[in-house]
This record gives sequence, C-alpha cells and structure tokens, in this order.
Amino acid sequence: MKHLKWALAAAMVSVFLGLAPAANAQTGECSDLNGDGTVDTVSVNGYSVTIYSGGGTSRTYNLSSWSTMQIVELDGLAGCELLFTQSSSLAVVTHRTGTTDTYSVGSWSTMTYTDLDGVAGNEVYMTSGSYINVVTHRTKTKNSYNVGSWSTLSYRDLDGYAGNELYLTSGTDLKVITQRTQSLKSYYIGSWSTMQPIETDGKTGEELVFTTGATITILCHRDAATRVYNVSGWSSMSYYNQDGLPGEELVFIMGTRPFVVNDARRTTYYL
Ligand SMILES: [Ca+2]
Ligand SMILES: [Ca+2]
Ligand SMILES: [Ca+2]
Ligand SMILES: [Ca+2]
Repeated sequence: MKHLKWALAAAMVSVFLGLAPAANAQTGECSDLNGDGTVDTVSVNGYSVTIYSGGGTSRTYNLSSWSTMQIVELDGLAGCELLFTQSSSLAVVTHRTGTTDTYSVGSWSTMTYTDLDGVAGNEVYMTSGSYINVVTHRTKTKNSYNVGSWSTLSYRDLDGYAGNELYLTSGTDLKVITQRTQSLKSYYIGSWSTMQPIETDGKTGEELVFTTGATITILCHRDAATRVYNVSGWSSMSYYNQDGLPGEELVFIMGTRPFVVNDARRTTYYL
C-alpha cells in the first residue's frame, strides 16, 4: 500500500510540474489490482500506466490522453480497476485480465461512482447535458437516461433494494433513476422550498421530504407514491423518532405547540 501511495504521490507531483494527467487514490483499501491479494504499484508516465506486481512482473497500458485516474472496484471481482476520464469517454483497465475497455459518453461535466444495482462493484454515472449515462463495467454496458433539464442530482437508497437510486430535481418534478430495473420515474411535487431524505415510513429506503408552503409532500419511491400532509402555519421543522416505532416523525412548531407528522402511521397529531 505504501508503494502504491508513493507512486500516486509521485504522479500527483508531476501534475504540479505541469503534466496533464492527475492520479488520485480513492481509498487506502484498493491496493491490489490483479486480484492476488498483494499490493501492486502504479507508475504513471505521460498517458502510459505501468503496474508492477511481485516477482519482477510488470505490464504497461498505453492509453490515449486522459485527465484523471482513480482506483475503484468496478466489476465485483478481486482486484480493483483503474478508471480514467477522457474528453468524451471513460476508460477502464482491468489488470486481472489485462484488458482496457472504453465507454463513449459524449462531452460530460461530472463523474461519480457508487453501487447503483445492488451487485458487487461500483457503477459510474456521468452527466452530459440532459443525459445521465450509467456505465456498468461488470457487464460492460452503458445506459443513457434522458432526464431533461435538471438542477440537483444525488443518490440514496430510495426503494429498500440493495443499491442506490439516483434522484434529481427538475422544476416541479422529482425524477428517480432505478438502475437495478433500468427505469426512470417522474413524480410531480409542485413548487417546493426544501428537500431532504429522511426515513419516515418505517420501511427500508429513504423518503424524500419536501416543504411546500402550507403542506409537506413525502415522496416514497418504494411505494411509487407521494403523500401530502397539511402543516399550515408551521414555524420550524425537525425530525426524530417520536413514537418509538420504526421511522422518523416530522415535528413542527404550530403556534406554541409541537405538531407531529407520523408518516409510518399516516396520521398527524399535536403533542
Ligand atoms: Ca475488480
Ligand atoms: Ca454494482
Ligand atoms: Ca435501492
Ligand atoms: Ca422508508
């Protein structure tokens, strides 16, 4: 691990000296690249990357120009992969098999990875205008979702099945990408002022809670439903487990009295 970190540190120093590629170690855990359980060393030379393993063996991968390199578990099999961003593509070196795969993603603006399908290995998602492209290196596939104009994008487990869902705001709509089922679902929320993920219904998967003036809208993607509660006149909102049963309650100050939205029991009451 130490050798790997040193090699990456050296690569980062070269960035400060004016070379283009930048290498970043994502976690200290990803130090084995060929899956044999021992530490490998990565050395960057221009756009070429050489991986040194034990016993004097090495292998060099010659990539076309790239801008960032990260070490990430992408296929769920032993040994981490090298993930490279390029101007309109993503390249993955699977050192275990000695292969390089390239995924065309068009011109893109952000790149993130997390487990999106509940199967071992991270999926990579990239934003590209009104498209979100998801690369599943395990199956060597890419899915493109046309989400239209959007403003915020994040991920959480929203349905209780393993893997995170992507969710994004789009005007008065909230859209959810469930990569596990390769589906895009849109929910009408209306105009809202704040949004936060809270587990309110006592079932696995987080709900999205929107303040919408005199009402609260709770989006439960697991149920593919929105629930609206009247909280006219509220002045502050907090949430905690008020009734001791699964799920957080939303607690508002209504005048001088605490008012509870108990989404798990689908009811509201004053304390
Ligand atoms: Ca792997
Ligand atoms: Ca996965
Ligand atoms: Ca999920
Ligand atoms: Ca829930």
